[in-house]
Amino acid sequence: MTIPAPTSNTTSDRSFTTKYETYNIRKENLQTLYPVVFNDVMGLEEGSVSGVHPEDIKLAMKGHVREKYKFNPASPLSSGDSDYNPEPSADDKVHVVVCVLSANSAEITESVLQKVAVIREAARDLGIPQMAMITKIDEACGETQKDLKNVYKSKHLKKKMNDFSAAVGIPMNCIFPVKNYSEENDIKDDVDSLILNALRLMIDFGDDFINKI
Ligand SMILES: Nc1nc2c(ncn2[C@@H]2O[C@H](COP(=O)(O)OP(=O)(O)OP(=O)(O)O)[C@@H](O)[C@H]2O)c(=O)[nH]1
Ligand SMILES: [Mg+2]
Repeated sequence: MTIPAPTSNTTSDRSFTTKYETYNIRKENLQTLYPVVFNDVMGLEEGSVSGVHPEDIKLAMKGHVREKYKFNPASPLSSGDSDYNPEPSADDKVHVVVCVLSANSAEITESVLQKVAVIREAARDLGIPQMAMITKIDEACGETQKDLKNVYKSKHLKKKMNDFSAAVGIPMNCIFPVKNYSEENDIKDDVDSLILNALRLMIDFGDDFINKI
């Protein structure tokens, strides 16, 4: 386990993640980092003071958004801002876009779907591969909560993934159900295998993109 991105268990419409932040994973020898990083962003949800601007995601994909930039739902980053990187390197650019949805969430609102469509079109134009992860599969289905191995047997989760695929246009084979570590202290193979399955595709897609640019 590693120190994760800060999370919040509140259910307010306020996004807990407000800054553009990069997360590294240190190797067990603690000296070196894995050559894969994760950039966390504010959620797309519409709230009074939250909901990332889709233009900011477009800028981030192109590498223009500097580390620690604080998202402003009201207006996107502008090219004169100190958080704007005018000359991004290949490392600053995004190599895979991962859309994260909670299996526990209610129906996705039209405004969020609209944002996803804008982001997906921009990613397509930039040639950036896209995939999705459905989290909280434990909370969304009793059988899956009992045993994570039931995940691909769950009709409820299958419908959730199908509906999501149809709504946003990400194919089923690019949507990965996962359960995040939330209450357990030890690593578990069943939890890891789903996460690592998703990570495998992320890395393969990232490699494809890097080989293209
Ligand atoms: N049971 C369970 N809890 C989860 C899972 N994934 C996340 N959580 C919990 O859900 C809560 C919210 O997680 P966050 O990572 O803060 O969610 P977020 O989408 O980043 O939220 P914002 O940063 O506010 O946009 C935390 O308490 C997590 O521990 C999961 O798969 N199963
Ligand atoms: Mg967050």
